Amino acid sequence: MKSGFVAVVGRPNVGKSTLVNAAVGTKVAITSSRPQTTRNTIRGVVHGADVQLVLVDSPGLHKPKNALGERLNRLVYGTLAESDAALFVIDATSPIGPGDRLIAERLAESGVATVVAINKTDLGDKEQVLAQLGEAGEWDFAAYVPVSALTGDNIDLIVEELTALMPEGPPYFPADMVTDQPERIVIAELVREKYLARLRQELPHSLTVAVEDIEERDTGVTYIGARVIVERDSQKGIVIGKGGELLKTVGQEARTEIEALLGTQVFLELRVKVEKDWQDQPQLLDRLGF
Ligand SMILES: Nc1nc2c(ncn2[C@@H]2O[C@H](COP(=O)(O)OP(=O)(O)OP(=O)(O)O)[C@@H](O)[C@H]2O)c(=O)[nH]1
Ligand SMILES: [Mg+2]
Repeated sequence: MKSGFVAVVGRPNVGKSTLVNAAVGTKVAITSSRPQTTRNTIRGVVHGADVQLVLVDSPGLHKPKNALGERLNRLVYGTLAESDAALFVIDATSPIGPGDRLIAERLAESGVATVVAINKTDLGDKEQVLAQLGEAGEWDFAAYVPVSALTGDNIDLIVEELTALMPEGPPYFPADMVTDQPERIVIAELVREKYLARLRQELPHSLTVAVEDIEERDTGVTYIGARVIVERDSQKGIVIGKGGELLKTVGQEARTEIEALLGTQVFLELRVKVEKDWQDQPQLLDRLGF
């Protein structure tokens, strides 16, 4: 059989995680309309007929503003070095910019065989998509595929093109495994996703979630204790909301999804904690798993 690792790269918010979820057929990575949603490498496994593709979703590449940003960029280029192929995702609805070009150059330098996905074709009109294809086509990559990660259009073609680039190899994951992420990370990410959908402007970047406790109780209910961590005292109130309303809503939304995931009833306890400037503290970043 064929098997291998595919680094999924591109600017923030182009739809990398949505595309990985669509190809895997399960939500393995959270998504949001805010840039820099993904903060870790997440492996999503596509089990095909006689092929296994391990898609490695990664944070969007951007100009780093702090220690976290630098770590994320290093992470992506490190991933690329260990991959059999790359999937370069660009957004059909905004013109190809210096960020895309820089990534294209790095990919070309790396020598890793690359498929380009021109994503969000459901939003862009035909001419825009064609123009984008024409411009991207001047790069010298293996294939160019217009797709919609949201509707699933042409995802099968992406899988086909990537499969063609895979070497002969063993399956890396068992047939029933779709991601390498531990349960507590998946749960923390779901809580963060609900916050991302509800918070405005810069605050989402200041927020992280750590699951500290998962306990199956005799009652058949799984108790989960998680901390919502922000950077400043002033952010604590925002995250809790008037009369605790936002914390409650986010908790309920996350709980519903966690229950579906675990197949049990869940009691989710969220506590808010301030860790001053956690994004710039290497020790804290280590502890939070970055
Ligand atoms: N209309 C449309 N929206 C899409 C498509 N793919 C992704 N999106 C939306 O684009 C936004 C960003 O998607 P993500 O998958 O989180 O993007 P990403 O590239 O992983 O972003 P980062 O992790 O921040 O780098 C979300 O609101 C998605 O719903 C698509 O094909 N069509
Ligand atoms: Mg992402």
